[in-house]
This record gives sequence, C-alpha cells and structure tokens, in this order.
Amino acid sequence: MTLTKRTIKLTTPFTDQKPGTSGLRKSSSQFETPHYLESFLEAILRTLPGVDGGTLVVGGDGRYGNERAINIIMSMAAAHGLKKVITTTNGILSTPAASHLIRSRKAIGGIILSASHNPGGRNGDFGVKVNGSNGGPAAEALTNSIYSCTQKLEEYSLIDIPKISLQSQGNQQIGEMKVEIVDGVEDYVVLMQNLFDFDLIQNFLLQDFSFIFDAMNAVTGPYAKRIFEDLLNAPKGSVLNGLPLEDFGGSHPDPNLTYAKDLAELLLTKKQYSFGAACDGDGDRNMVLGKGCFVNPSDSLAVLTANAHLVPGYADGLKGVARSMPTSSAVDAVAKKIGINCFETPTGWKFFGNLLDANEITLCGEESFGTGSNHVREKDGLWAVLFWLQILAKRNTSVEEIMHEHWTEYGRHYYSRHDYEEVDSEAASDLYSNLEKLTPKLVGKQFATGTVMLADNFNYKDPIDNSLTTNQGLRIILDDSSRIIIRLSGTGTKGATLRIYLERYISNPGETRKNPQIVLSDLITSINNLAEIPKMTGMNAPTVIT
Ligand code: VG1
Ligand code: CO
Repeated sequence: MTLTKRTIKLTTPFTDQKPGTSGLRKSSSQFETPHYLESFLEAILRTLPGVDGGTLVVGGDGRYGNERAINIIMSMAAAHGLKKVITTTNGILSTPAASHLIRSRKAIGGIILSASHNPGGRNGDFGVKVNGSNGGPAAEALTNSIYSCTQKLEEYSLIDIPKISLQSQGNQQIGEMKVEIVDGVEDYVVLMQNLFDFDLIQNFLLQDFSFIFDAMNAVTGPYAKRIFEDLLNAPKGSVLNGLPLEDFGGSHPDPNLTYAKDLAELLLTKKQYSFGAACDGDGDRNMVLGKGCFVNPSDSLAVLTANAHLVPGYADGLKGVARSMPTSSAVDAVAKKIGINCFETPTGWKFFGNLLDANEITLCGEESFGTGSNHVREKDGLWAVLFWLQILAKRNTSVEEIMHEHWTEYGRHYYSRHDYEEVDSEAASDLYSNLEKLTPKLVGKQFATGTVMLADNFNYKDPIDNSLTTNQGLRIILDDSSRIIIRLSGTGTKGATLRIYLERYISNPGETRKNPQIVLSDLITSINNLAEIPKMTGMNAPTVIT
C-alpha cells in the first residue's frame, strides 16, 4: 500500500523549547493545541542522526496523551523515512526500559512521552523526551540542534494512517515503515536478572523481612509486579498503586517525603515494614526507606558504591563514579577509600553519558532520587531498589544498620534540599542574579559555620569531549567542607522553582544520628537571610524539604 505524504504549513512559529533541555515539558492542554506536538516532533525527526532507514523506539509512562502522541509519531515517522518504529503494548515503557531497548535494538534513538515526576491528566503535564543512540538523554549538541531547528520551522509532514491499536504484541506495516509492538517489560526484567541474584533476594524476602513498593499509579506498576510479586515471590499486594493511570490517580508521582507521604507514614511513623520504596512517573527515580529510616539519595549513591562488590553485575569492581554537583560528597568519601575516580557533573543525567560511554564510570547519581549505572544510560528506579535488596540480602541486615555502619565508617554528610515551587518567575530570577553578585564578595569572610573558601557559578568542562557548560548553579563552599548550592529548576512548568541545597560534614561517629534540619540550621538561616528568601518569594517555608 502506498500512502501519501502531506505537508502542513505552520502559521505561528514554535518558540517554546528552552535551549539546553533535552525535551519539552508543558501542560497537557498546551500539547493539544493544533500543530504544537507535531512542530516539536518535526524538529526531532529532522535533526536526529540516522532517521532515513533507521529504527526508533517510542513509548511513555501512560499518562493522558500517551497513545495520541504515539499515533502522531507513527504518522510523522513514516513521512520521514524511518524503517521501523518499535513501541510497546499500551504504549507503556519506563524511561530506563526505553534506554535499554534503544541500546539492545541498535535504534537511532527514542522518543519517551513523559513529564517524569510532574502530575499528569487532562489538567496535568505532558512531555516529550529525546534520547540518542547510546540510550541516554540527548546530549547538549543534539539538544541545541533541535532547538535551532524549532526556531526556523515553517512546515511539518505526516502520512495519514488509521489509528494503530497498541493492545497486543505484533507487527504492522505503514507504507514502507514497519511498526513492531513489543512487551515493554520483558527485556528490562531479563536485564535485571542478569545483574542481580534473584534467588538470593527471593530467599531473603521469605525471612522476617517485610517489603512494600509504591508505583504511584505510574509506569513502574507492571514492572514491579512482575519483578517483586511474580519472580521474587513477595506477597500479592506488595506493590501498591500498581496500575498505570492516565492521571496517576490525581497524585503527584514524585517519590519524596512530601508526595509519597502514605508510604513514608507506613515506614517512618507506623514502622510497619522493613523496607519500602517508590518510583516516579516514568520510573527513573527511586526513594528507599527502612523501618524508621529515610535514605537520603546522596547517601544511597555512597552506600551502593561501597557495597557494589556484593552485587553479581558489579562484582569485578567499579571503574569510577560520578555525581551531580549539588549531590552531597558522601560518595566522594567512598571513592577515595576504594581508590577510584569521582567526577562532578552539572545537574541532569545527560552529563553522565560521555563518562559512561567512555567507561570512565560504572555508577552515578543525583540528589534528586536518581541512581544508575552503565547497564543503561538513564537513571533507573527499580534497579536501585533491587541493588538495595541485594545488599540487604547479602549482608543479612536492615537499612537502618547499613546507614549507621556507613556513617560510622565514613562520617556523615548531613544534607537537605529546600524547594520553593511556583515562585513568580521574575522574582526568582531577581533573587538569583542578586545572589550571583553577592556571593563572590563572601570569599574569605565568615558565613554560617565557617570561612568561605569558594563562591562561584559552576562551570563544567566535559572530560571526554571538552565541551563547556556554564551557569550551572551558585556555590558557596566553606572551610569546614559545608556547601550551599542555589539553582533554578529547568523542569518545572509553572512559574519558577528555586532549589537550595545544603550540606555539612560531621566526622565524629557519635554525632551521626541527629536531625539534618537541626544540624544544617546555621546554613539554612544564613542563606535565607542573604538571599532574602521570604521577602523575594513571599513564602515563609519551602514547599518541599528533602
Ligand atoms: C530535576 C532534578 C535533576 C533531574 C531532572 C530530571 O531537574 O533536580 O537532578 O535530572 O529533574 O529528572 P531541575 O532542573 O528541575 O532541578 V526526571 O525524573 O525528569 O527525568
Ligand atoms: Co523521572
């Protein structure tokens, strides 16, 4: 069957993508305005190397708009000469599973439909993320090319096709292009089985150890049920909110103490389970909790690094590790002890890509509940949960014990992030530029708990391709190793989000069981005063404290 290609002229220019971001995240209603999604897809399909004759992976976290977007991608992909599009039943594909599929099927890249941890539904957010052939978020150069393409876009093309049913696996043909619908869970599960000892974890779960996982009505439900309930024999019902819903049941699929508060209550207040975990909308983030014990994501990366030798997939040792700049230095201490490199990158998973591809690092992570390794090129929520279970099983201990032993050995990097959400954009940018002028003047002076050694705006030179990324966050570093970082979020969709990251190192093992907010209080007060946060934002307290 030959199908006819149609070209549609654009009357309004597309100006919405922010330069430097590897996708587009906006309200669902914005994505439903005519030609909007199509315009961004056109820029991707014109820019991604290898489109002509190539294979593309497409799927999403199941939020409102997912199947519509998959159908539009099919009709545009056919018009741009792709040989094959691989998608999944019901379009369900987590971000890490997409990364794996891109790599294992040697695709030219992928389009992941998700606004990650942002709420979904008709009144929520939608997003389009672009990944390259290494399976990772599009690197800066590709992102910039897509951005410049959006700036001069005058038309887009598609082929009219009947709606494709994603209900079952199989192959379909659209003109010259093949559509392959696969099970989005299976390949990923096999990858996990290759990295972890499922028998050992299964036996451990049979002991006096209770487990609960919250899929937050988002993409990890089917993966978690398969892995934990079917393969590891956790009791049925161990996976809460396991059915992906278009609006995530009206909740905010962000695994932190504020938005996953039901789970936090089960573990921290009621102390009903030995272990609890949750993942975000698209499955790349994770939160790990023990009985009465919250694991800070920065500490989690440090613990995984220190115990990686206990995991079959990493038994040969680690090449190196990396963390994003605002992530605490807890992992640095472990890297130093085991004698491997520790790289510091800007916020965002794309900056780990080159280091992973060049085999300079094996594990990496961010303070924002992201941990991952060289098994894919995205952070991976369920992988992190399995990693923790493997360590617990091998050491036959509890999360709380692991944390206390870790802090006793390495000291504790007390850490917290304060987020001020939906701040007026102008007020937020004024606050930031005021601070940018003020902070360099602090060098040599007393501030909070010590003397300021360095105050700058973080720049990063990629050690592999030497590319330079500037303006990645203000840092104030003190002589007692305390750090305060100030950034404006790049992923929010309403107003601006101000993030303040606070870190203080205490080496004395006797002082590692304190409340972080108390230990960090001098830093908190000092930065609140310097930045005049209440006055500038009109907010007396952060929206989210992690
Ligand atoms: C946030 C996090 C960052 C993470 C990014 C994408 O960015 O801070 O660490 O990489 O979200 O996560 P920002 O610019 O809002 O601080 V996800 O789960 O969207 O892939
Ligand atoms: Co995410």
